[in-house]
Amino acid sequence: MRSVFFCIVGHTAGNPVRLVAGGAPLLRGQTMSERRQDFLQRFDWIRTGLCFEPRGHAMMSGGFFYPPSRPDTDLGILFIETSGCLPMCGHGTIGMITFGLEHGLIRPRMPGVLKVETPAGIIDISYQAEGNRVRSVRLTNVASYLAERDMSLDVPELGTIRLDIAYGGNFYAIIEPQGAYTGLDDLGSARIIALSRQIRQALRETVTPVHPEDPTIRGVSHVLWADAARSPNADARNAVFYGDGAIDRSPCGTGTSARMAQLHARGRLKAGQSFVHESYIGSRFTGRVEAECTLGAMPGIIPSVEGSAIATGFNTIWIDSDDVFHAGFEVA
Ligand code: PYC
Repeated sequence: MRSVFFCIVGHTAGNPVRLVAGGAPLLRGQTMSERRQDFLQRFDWIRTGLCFEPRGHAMMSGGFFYPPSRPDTDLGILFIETSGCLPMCGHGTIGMITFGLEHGLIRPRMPGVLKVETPAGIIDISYQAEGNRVRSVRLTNVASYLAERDMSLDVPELGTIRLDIAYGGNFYAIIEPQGAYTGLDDLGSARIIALSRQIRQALRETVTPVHPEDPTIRGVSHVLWADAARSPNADARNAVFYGDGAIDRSPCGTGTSARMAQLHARGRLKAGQSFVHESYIGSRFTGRVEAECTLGAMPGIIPSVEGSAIATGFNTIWIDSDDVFHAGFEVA
């Protein structure tokens, strides 16, 4: 039996986005958070089949559109990626909204704005279009906050490091330059990946951050290595590790949100301030602290992130149940 998926593919600031426009499974549940749980229980083979080798690769990322569950929203998004079915993905949102608008899959009720349900909550979209080309998308993200500050961890090769954990739609361990970590270029991509795996594993054995309002969102999934900007027009640079062997080619939307929440909590970024974030490959998102807020008892911020995406083609992929690798594989 073949399961067929029609995809619009492209990238946001260099990181892949595969919008699965045809072939989404019917899901049980009202909210996108409930539908995410159902997808994980019954259809995770679709995620691994589409994202892992031989149909994907370490950075593969994308998602499906679903009908909204609330009358005040335009659509729902379910994210798929090598690291799982993320509660929220910034570069994925920018890419999927761009491709969906450009290909007529999304018809906004009001031109230029959309309200989107994600498993992490409702996000607001504003976009700039010229003809049927979408030039940029700004997403106003879910409430973000600093969950843990000044943790210390013994890391082989680096010694004892200090890190924070912040939430921006996913939980991020954030490591700033210190001691033996002198910057991204000194570390290089192979060591960033190897060290991130060790750090994430050690953190998972030590601490489980849980979202104050949604207990299904828990645990550190991503590691953000912070650094100074290379470009005079940016405020900072970062490399985000995800999955088992990926460095985000984009500046990472949820990572940028988490970093802004951390900087705000530490008094280094104020409400209303912009934050231009560079990726490992030099692409950029422009973040902004839109407002201060609370999540449960935690102080936080409402961040926004703006970036652009470009479609590169269509791709029809099938998963054949006779294929021994129908659910994909990863090479450690
Ligand atoms: O842009 O939020 C993001 C993201 C998460 C993982 C990779 N990119």
